Amino acid sequence: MRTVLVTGGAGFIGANFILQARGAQWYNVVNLDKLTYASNLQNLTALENEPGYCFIRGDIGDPQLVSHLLQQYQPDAVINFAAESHVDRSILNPLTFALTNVTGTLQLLEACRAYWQKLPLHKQERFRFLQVSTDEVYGSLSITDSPFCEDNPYAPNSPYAASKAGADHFVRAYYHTYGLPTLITNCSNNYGPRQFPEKLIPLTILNAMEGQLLPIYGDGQNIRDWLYVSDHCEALHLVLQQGKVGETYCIGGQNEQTNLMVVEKICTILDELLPSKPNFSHSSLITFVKDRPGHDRRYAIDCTKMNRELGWKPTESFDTGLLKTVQWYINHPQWVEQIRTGAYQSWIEQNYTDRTVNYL
Ligand code: NAD
Ligand code: TDX
Repeated sequence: MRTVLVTGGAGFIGANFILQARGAQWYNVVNLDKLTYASNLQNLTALENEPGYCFIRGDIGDPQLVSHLLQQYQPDAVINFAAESHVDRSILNPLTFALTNVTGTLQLLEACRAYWQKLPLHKQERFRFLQVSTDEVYGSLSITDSPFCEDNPYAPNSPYAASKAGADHFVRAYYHTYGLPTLITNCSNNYGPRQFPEKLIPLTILNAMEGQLLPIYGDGQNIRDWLYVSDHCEALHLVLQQGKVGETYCIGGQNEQTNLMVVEKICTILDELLPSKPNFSHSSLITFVKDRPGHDRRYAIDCTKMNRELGWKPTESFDTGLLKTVQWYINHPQWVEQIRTGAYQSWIEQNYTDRTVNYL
């Protein structure tokens, strides 16, 4: 596999994936990203002048642009990370989620189908469309339920989850109806460097560092299965290389934590790394707030299939992963400030009026 079109590569997981892919010389990368509020091109500055990487600002839902890129770069695979990804925002504005996550993915699939159907047979067989999806499509578990696996029926509860489920159904349909060689991964909560500070872990780290309150929804006993982002990226690479076409792969951290435990662990790390006043603990900033509407109680993933078929399992422990994550935010004050002040968003608008920035 020589060239991969990565969509949403300026976001949290996409950027980590591209850095890992280029670092390990997995493939050349064409990065298509709309540069929404959640993106950050500073994540990829190191690759700016590297042959084998290029960035294009654009929308997965722009069929002309996507068709043009497919023709120009002739990728062997497309990995679709592009999405609106925050559950709370989906509750306030579900339509945006339907537009990017469902319609955008459908437009992308359609452009890929047209491109793929014109490829010579040997290239058609090699082509892959990988949809990066979430465990949230399976709904909520009770404390006694078995973790989600590939056989679970979809039961999305939030507008975000519904939009990801809709996209996944289209991906599945393109495999069954047109034979497009698709793969779907359903992954649990990711954490690590470069995550936009609206999500629980970076929000808690930054608020605690700034002495602001740490909001915990409801009773703090909701459970998530946290996976360090580089483990997810490794899993995606394996699925792309060795996954069976038409199949789904569940990816998880084997690491269930209540939200309260996560926030308390971050506070303990910060107490050690940034001791302030005597007898002060960052955990004194914890505040229980109104619950998220429709808040799923528990997510957990059974990743037996990934282990059995592709030999993958998570490698980073939660303690070391969380420590590395906190250290990354402490060591990147400029990254944080540009986002917190909105300076990054203004910079995008000034610098990226032209969509195509750099060519392979
Ligand atoms: P993110 O919000 O950090 O990044 C999303 C990226 O997509 C941004 O750079 C944004 O500019 C881009 N984008 C949005 N709309 C676009 C469009 N119409 N066209 C092109 N680009 C667009 O998200 P993330 O956390 O990196 O998640 C990436 C993918 O992984 C998403 O599909 C998400 O559903 C999935 N996922 C995330 C997690 C998680 O814990 N973060 C877990 C499982 C699956
Ligand atoms: O301030 C907060 N307080 C709080 O208690 C925030 C932002 C969140 N929470 C809770 C809600 C969830 O139970 O923490 C948990 C994690 O919340 P998020 O970080 O918003 O993640 P979640 O809703 O679980 O969804 C994430 O994981 C699956 C990603 O945002 C999705 O893109 C991914 O698909």
